[in-house]
Amino acid sequence: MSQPKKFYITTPIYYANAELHIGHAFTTLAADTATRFQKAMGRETWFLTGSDEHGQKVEQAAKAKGITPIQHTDQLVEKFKSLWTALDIRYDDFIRTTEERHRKTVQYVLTTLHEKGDIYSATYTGWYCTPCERFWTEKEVPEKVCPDCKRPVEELEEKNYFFKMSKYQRTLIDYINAHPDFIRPENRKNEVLGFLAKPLQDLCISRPKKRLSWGIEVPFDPEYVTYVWVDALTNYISAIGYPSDMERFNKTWPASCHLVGKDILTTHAVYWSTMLFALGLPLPEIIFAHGWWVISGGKMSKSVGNVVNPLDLVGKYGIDAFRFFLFREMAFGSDAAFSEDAFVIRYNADLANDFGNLSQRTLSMLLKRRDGVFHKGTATLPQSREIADLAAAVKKDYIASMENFLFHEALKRTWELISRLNKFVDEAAPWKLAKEEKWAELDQVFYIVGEGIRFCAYLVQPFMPHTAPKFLEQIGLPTNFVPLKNLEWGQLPDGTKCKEATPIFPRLDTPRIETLKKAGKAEIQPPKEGAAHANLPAPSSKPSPLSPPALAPSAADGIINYDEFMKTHLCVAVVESAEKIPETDKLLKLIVRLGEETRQLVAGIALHYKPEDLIGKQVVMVKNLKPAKIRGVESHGMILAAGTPDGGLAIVTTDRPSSPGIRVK
Ligand code: ME8
Repeated sequence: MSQPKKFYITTPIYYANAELHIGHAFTTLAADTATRFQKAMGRETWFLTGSDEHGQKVEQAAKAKGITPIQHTDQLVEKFKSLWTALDIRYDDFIRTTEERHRKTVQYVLTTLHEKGDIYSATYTGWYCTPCERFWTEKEVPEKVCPDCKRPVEELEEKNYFFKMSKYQRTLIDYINAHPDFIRPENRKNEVLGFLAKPLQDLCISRPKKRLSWGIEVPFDPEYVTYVWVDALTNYISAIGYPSDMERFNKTWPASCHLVGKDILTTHAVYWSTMLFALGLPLPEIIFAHGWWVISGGKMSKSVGNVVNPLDLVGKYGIDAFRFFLFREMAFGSDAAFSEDAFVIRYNADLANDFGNLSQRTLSMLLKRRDGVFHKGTATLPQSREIADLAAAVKKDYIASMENFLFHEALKRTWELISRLNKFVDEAAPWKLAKEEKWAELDQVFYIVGEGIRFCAYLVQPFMPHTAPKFLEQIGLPTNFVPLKNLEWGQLPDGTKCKEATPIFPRLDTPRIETLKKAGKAEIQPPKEGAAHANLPAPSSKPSPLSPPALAPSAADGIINYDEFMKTHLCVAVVESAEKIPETDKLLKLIVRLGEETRQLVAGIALHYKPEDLIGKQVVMVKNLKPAKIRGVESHGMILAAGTPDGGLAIVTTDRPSSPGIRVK
């Protein structure tokens, strides 16, 4: 049987001009998690990351510090590497574009393409933006400022070298259509095809040395250096021996996946793919462009001062909680809002309450009632088969999700098993079985839950490499994991004796959570898919009402500025009709009027308000909340409510009658 090809995964090589933040950490952790998963599946892996060190921005940053570019990048690369160590990222190779092995490959690539006639020289006239290192056409800069950075552009006429990218346009379109899984997710593939629907320009791949000296020299013209993207993209092959060690190269290339952020999809899907066509090399199997971590709806940036430093969070909450949060919170591929409140809420709900508490409460009872020993016995409880089947189905879906980089799906499914196990403990009531001295049944309950903890420890291991072994240790097993593909339900050895049950994820009671609790959000839940309403969980990609989108300058105190607040459109509305949503306890369907418009929304207030008492009531609602479907009912907005000291709920209204539709600010 032939061995599956080595799993070769790459991250972008990050610019060595500034320090890294949570966004960079995210991509690198995703590659680390995917690698740990593939390793757990028994596959040979290779994980490459690195630093992009040439170009004008690096040159300028060094100049500003009064040091040479290489001194500057040396300092940053040390910082990059220590961040990866702090996050326990186990890469196999770190490529620097200033290394000799890389320079040689870039020059070989340029020579090959030049000799092939795919690189030609031409005189180009355009408007150049120095900070962005790019030319714009006359039409693109009517105001003579850069459309990206808004700084002045200057007109330049210059001879440069061009790569015949246009020659490969048709080949690339056909390739993408013939390989529907090449660019992921689907919507990003469509974006690339949209881009390719217009005529593709040839790519300017050189910069005259008189303008930029910090780069790799063009081998056939010493007056020029190579454009940063040609330099940077080549890292994926220079690091694995192209062309000096073709035996090694052929064992590793094509990459199984280039993981990138959506910002650099075009450069990868178009520039890189056409370069590979020109070189006669196969394309990577997958280019996966994930979404952005945003703060208050905006991009993280140093100049705005809203950059989240991963080390701050790791220092406060631990590596594994940080890793878990990132992959559970973001639907890989979509954008997600980061807030520390959302972090704490998810930690408490998923880690402290669900998984941590399942283990702790079960093991405490096991120690008290059965001296800590798991007895397999014979399965007679009705749930025994059902939970075993669920575990097998969860494992299958988990593997499929992980193979496809759908990390959030894999974790979501794992938590379905954890929830079922918690529910099972409540149903089986082991404390009652002990009282009634039903020892055989009691043993079965403990065995099923112990086995569930073991099973879930395997599934969370790629995400939480430090705490997953602790779960095994607590139930009394060795901390080495057998290959994931051999994981079957029922392998917890009879007679295993558990250890002391110490909390693996102690609950976080931060002052912020206390404030939220006092404000009536006592039942603090993490955001769940598909809901977006007060007293209901919010969609995972948006800050929940319990976790205001405020982050800068201090994540913990939730301060936002006026502009950020004004993004939320609050308005007065009048309830026209209200009815209970069948088969739910808490949900009411409301029709509200705001000016000329009527809206349908779902509110989780049925325990506190009778539908008939709401008719005609003036409420305050969030008008510009993304619509959601809750229990199959469309909801277009959210009404506001506050908790009351007796545990009730009071709908927010205006002090005097106002007009429906009027903005609240
Ligand atoms: O583009 N959310 O380097 P770079 C999620 N050197 N991911 C984010 C993010 C955010 N807010 N911010 C950054 C470069 N990233 C080039 C790459 S590769 C041949 C050359 C991640 O330092 C994401 O992966 O600007 C994004 O694509 C990358 O950092 C950009 O890193």
